[in-house]
Amino acid sequence: MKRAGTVPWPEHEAERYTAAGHWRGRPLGDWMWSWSESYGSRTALVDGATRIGYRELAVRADALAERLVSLGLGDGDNLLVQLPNCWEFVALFLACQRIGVAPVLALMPHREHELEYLAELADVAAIAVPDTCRDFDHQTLAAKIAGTRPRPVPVLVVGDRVEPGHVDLRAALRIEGDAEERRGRLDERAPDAGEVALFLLSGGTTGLPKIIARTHNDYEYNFRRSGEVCGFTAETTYLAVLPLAHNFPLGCPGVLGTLAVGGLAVLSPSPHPRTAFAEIARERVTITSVVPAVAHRWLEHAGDRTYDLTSLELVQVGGSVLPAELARELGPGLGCTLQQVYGMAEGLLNYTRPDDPSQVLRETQGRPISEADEILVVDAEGRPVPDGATGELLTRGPYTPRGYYRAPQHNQRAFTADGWYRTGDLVRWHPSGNLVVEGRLKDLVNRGGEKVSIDEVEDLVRAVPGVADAAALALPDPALGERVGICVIPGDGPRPTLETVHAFFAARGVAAFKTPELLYLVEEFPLTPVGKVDRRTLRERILALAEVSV
Ligand code: J2J
Repeated sequence: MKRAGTVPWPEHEAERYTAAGHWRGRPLGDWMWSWSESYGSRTALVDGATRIGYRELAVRADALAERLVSLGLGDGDNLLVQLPNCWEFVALFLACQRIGVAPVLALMPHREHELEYLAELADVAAIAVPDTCRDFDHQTLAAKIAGTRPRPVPVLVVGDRVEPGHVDLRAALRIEGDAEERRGRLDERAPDAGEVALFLLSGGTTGLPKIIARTHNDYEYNFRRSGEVCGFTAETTYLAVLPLAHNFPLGCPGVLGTLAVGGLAVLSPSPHPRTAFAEIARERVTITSVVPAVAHRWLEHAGDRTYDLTSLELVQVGGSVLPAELARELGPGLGCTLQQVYGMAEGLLNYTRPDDPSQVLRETQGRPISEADEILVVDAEGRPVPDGATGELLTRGPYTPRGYYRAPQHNQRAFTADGWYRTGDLVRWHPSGNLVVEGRLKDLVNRGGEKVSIDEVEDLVRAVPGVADAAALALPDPALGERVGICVIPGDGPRPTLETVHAFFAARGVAAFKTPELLYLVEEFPLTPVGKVDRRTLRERILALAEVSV
């Protein structure tokens, strides 16, 4: 692989995946043109009042790809992308695929703290942002980040207010010149299918988020096979409400899985029930994907007869634990089938199948998509547990990379010597042959599907004036499932409060969803026999405290 710091699959596995037809040896940009040839005049994307056809999408992506080349971008380069759900996101993603540029998919709430880290880690050659989004000036921040690179890098902007010196991404998507000739020129720049196509952010690791290099071969299989399992066809109208930077709406099967079969992908700026319901009614949406926290809000509004939701056939729910009551009520409430999804940006995807018995749909998180997915459920010593017992899930497979990008030390812990990815999830096999997620070993807070690293929060809070030590905890939240709590041992100086912590996080430019929502002052932390903070006991104490104070 071209980029230093990627971990390839062993040769014999690559051959096996190719021989089985999982890997098809063509880059995603090539697939884009196949889709255009098969579904040419059909509509591919809807974004508000804008409708983009399959051929138009391919021609525009090519126009942009050539402009990226003229900016000096090419095979092996990485591009930091922070865009909301919009058709330009998809066009930019595909343009990158034509020329071997890999987008690094940042989340919209990310701020300086995260963007600077990602720009540095991936040594990005350009940054793409909206001018503003939800009142935040992304363009100014992107310019600042671009200026910190060893050589200044171009800033690409989607919006009406493009500052001088920045590249107007919408203008770069305009069609000029002969499309066929351009296509021929770009075909010569096509990357190898074994190279990195995109970088996803990991939700499941310690410390600052790691990034996951997904190849053309593996990601094409990821969304194609997901589409088969979920019954995506040319008749599918898929609504993307979760942010496209997430694996789930992007490729599980998501927008890419929809485009691969000639369906229609509707891009929604927000999962808010009114916005999403209006899109469902207007476009006769058949399938969508949400996290449990969004499903919960939708169910509360499902009785609102203003919107016609009868087109909805399947709602995929994943990303965090789906409470039993919600699992029971969601299908009947929305008038469609529930599909549980237990997935991860690191690869392995499990889905219940639409025709599974209702007990399986409600009580399990599904089974792997591929016969080539390997799964082990192991105890603390790494030994397989008896069938049906709970243990940590380890996995390998054709779309589960063998290591994080540029993280050799972390990879030694996160992967076994023979390439199994340690998910940090506690699971068991249900008698039906599906997996049930029982808990997790890894130190993170799953805040409505958005993952927050305990280590990262603790490191930040320890730097707040007046804090001697800090321990972050996942505390229950009725709407989000979990939220970030912080226990603080005060030191010298001002007494830390939630307000001082908030102000500190904001000044450091940390994404708001990582900011602790509850703060407890304590005198000491309980310790485990090996001298680490015993978070389980600490959490129990805090929950007992909270109960008393209610
Ligand atoms: C409990 N925990 C779950 C579930 C993920 C589809 C769906 C989700 C993700 C995702 C994804 C869960 N019940 N149903 O990438 O393509 C927790 C596990 C897992 C971690 C992965 C997709 N579904 N989880 O959530 O990379 O702890 O991917 O290891 O963000 O979310 O997080 P992430």
